Amino acid sequence: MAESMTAWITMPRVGTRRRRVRPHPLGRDTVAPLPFSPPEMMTSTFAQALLAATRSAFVLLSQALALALSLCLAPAAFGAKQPNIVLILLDDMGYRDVGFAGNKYISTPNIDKLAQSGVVFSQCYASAPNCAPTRACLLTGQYAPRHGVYTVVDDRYAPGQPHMKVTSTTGNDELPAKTKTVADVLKSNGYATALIGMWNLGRGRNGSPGSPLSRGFDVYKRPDDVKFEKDAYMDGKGRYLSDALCDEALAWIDQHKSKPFFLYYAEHSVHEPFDPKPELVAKYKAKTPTGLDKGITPEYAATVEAVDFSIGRIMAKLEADGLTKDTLVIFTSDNGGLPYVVNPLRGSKGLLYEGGIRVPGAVSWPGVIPAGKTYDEPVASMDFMPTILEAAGLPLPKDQPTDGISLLRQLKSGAPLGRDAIYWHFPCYIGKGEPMSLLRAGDYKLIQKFAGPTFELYDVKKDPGEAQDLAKTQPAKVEELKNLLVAWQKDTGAFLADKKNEAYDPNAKEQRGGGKKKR
Ligand SMILES: [Ca+2]
Repeated sequence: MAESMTAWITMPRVGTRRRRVRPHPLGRDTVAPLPFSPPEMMTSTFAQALLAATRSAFVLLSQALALALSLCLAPAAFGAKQPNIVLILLDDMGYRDVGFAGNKYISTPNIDKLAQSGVVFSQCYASAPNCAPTRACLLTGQYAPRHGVYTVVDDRYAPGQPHMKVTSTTGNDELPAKTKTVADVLKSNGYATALIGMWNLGRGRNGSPGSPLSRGFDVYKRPDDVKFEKDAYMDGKGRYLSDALCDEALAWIDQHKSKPFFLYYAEHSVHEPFDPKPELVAKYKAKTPTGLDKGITPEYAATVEAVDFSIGRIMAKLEADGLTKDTLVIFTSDNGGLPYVVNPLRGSKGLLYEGGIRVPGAVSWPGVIPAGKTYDEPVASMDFMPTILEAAGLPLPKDQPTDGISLLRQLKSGAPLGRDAIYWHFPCYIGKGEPMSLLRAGDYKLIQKFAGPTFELYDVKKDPGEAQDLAKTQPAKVEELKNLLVAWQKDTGAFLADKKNEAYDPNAKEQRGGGKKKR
């Protein structure tokens, strides 16, 4: 494996690399030329009329065929292979913790190579500021109010506590039973499916209704399946969690490479508390982070580099098996980073300011998606589900709304997405986080603080650190975006944290201790 990974890392992009020109059916012109050539001797008026009528019939038939083809043809209908899907989700990775996003301190050659082989989204958002809701949005393509998974399961943040000004909710611990995930759709259409790593959508024990095995995954391997204690990076025998999970992923790919597969590789990294490999910590202790990288600790950097190594092994496996051009790879994170890795953004994990929801995002599918492009239009976790299904030539679930939009057309051609706004809703308390709702429309972001109650307005293009609240100076813009936000809340049935908490005590402090429920 080490040999092929080295090849993947150092493989030149030009020159000697073998070129397999195999146009993908999604990029193929499906309109056949008109199979009609009029005979020259037909010159009478009747003949001309007949000719015109026949030509019209052919044009109509041809257009109808083209429409049918464009609407219906999946890659499989061409006899071509449906792509494999590898969805790589990091836990708590901040928006610029990788080289392709500008980090100079942390070494991420494999993730950077993945990004260079495809498209980078410079404004990629998590659909929520923490683990569970983003994962729910990612797998269903829905905004949080649709599935009701709003926050993590944690007794400390139960509604109605004295330090909470307004009524909040904990929402659902799990996805509603009837909601289909991207894995449900892929599995029911012949894909082999696996989740290696973290589920984090309820208790999810194997066999329970909330388990990944009941939500479209054939296989679920979690840290305790590879003999790691909860939240442990080391197993006490010198094995590192990311290496062990990656071993499982490679073995599973090996067993399923002959048919289309969906691997959801959800790393435990780079969540605290860290227990990094000593040799990597030593490497970063010898370096000094500068500029925006200032404040990143050697332990954090070592944790990121270790997961980069695993991602390199997965990419090397795809290449070694000749699957690179048949595989759509998506790389992103479930929420923003820790306070010391999100410079110059405001907020961090758990908050709806940019630091809490901006994440790295890259997509690769060599031969279908061009290499080396960067798109600046905002995208969010919920967009990856429809993107995956379009790539697989499969329809969205019929009986549930899908809020995300497929990014495939933009990925292939750079076409604008044409979306008016992206929304977030967090009617909960967690740490410094309080109930908020917001939207991003163009360069603007409007935040509704339920406990305020106030609106804040930022131009996140000019002011990515959200230092200048424009709400007072641009009231018309506030009103315009507020109307959009309120309409969206109504449309999605969002829980509104707009009632006073009768138990509120201004002198009360947030509970300490306690802890997460076991899941
Ligand atoms: Ca997380």
